Amino acid sequence: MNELISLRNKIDRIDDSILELLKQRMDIVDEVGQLKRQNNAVIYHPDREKEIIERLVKNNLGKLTKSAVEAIYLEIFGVSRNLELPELISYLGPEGSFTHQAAENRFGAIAEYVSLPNIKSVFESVETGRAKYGVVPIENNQEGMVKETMDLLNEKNLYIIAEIVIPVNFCIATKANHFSDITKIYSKDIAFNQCKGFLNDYFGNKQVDFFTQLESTSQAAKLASEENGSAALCSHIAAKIYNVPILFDNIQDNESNQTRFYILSKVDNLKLSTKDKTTLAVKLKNDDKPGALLSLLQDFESYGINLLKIESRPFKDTKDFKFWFFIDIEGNLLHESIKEVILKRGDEIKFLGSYLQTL
Ligand code: PRE
Repeated sequence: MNELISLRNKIDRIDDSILELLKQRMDIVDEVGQLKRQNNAVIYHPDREKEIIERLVKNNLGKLTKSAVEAIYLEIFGVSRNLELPELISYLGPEGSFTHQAAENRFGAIAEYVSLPNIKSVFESVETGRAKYGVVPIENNQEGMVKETMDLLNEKNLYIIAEIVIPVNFCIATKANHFSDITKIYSKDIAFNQCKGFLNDYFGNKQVDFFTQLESTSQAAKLASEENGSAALCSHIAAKIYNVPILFDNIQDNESNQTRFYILSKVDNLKLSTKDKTTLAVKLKNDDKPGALLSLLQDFESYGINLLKIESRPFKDTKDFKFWFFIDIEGNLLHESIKEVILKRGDEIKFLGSYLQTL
């Protein structure tokens, strides 16, 4: 016991030092904030945050993992940004959704969030200035692109300033101490489907009514927090919000299931980084003539621009079957080549944002 007390004393001394250094860091961040406010500069700089993390993880991390350092620093950046200027972040809800988790991963637990019921309302909250940034899903690597997000980017005048990729991890959250004490599992249809293997291994002998389908996994976590013996199949953040301990983690069948999200803003926040991506909405003028798309791709080739993605979307305001293209290319609007192609193509191209590429 004496040994425990002495170890805890050591931890207390280290915590004092960490806190003292954090206070010093925040004094400097405060000065950065004053400078930025004077110059009307953007607070959020994902490129700088990435640079800091990349520099730190090159050091000997001892028992810390790279993702632990990242998680700690993303929280610190969240506190910093909140000190520089408290910002409201809207996301596609409900609370505890994967979009909420993506937003918290990026902006930290300290930021102020608002959960909105659909993707359109997230766009509108940023457009009207009610929220500074909006977080919406754009792609799941198993299910493909989120059409509504692509269409709204084409219709509205917002910019993509960052992308976040998070693994779709499910857990079993419950107050029960052992899986044999669980009497019921709540979740959403998609989650039940994506964890079939685990559920079959551990609960394959149960009756059908052991599994109860709800509207959202957050609702499941809420019930698991209220009813003894019940469990929720949900995201980490839903378990955290409702304070339900995680009994099993990462129980999804497919380990490579990942979702990509965009952070939207009213200003384009252009900044060069080591690996940028630019997203465009392209409406070809001569699309009734052969080679219209080829000529665009040839322009990319002649300017040395690498195409990353091309998706076609229908125009909804015409009776015919015309379409536009949602395109990702490598590089930044600050690169001459990209600027020139966009200038050359005139109003055929709508610029949707240049941002740090995470994949
Ligand atoms: C800081 C905070 C927010 C930015 O997104 C990037 C970095 C940080 O905490 O290090 C400081 C800061 O505002 C800046 O370097 O521009």
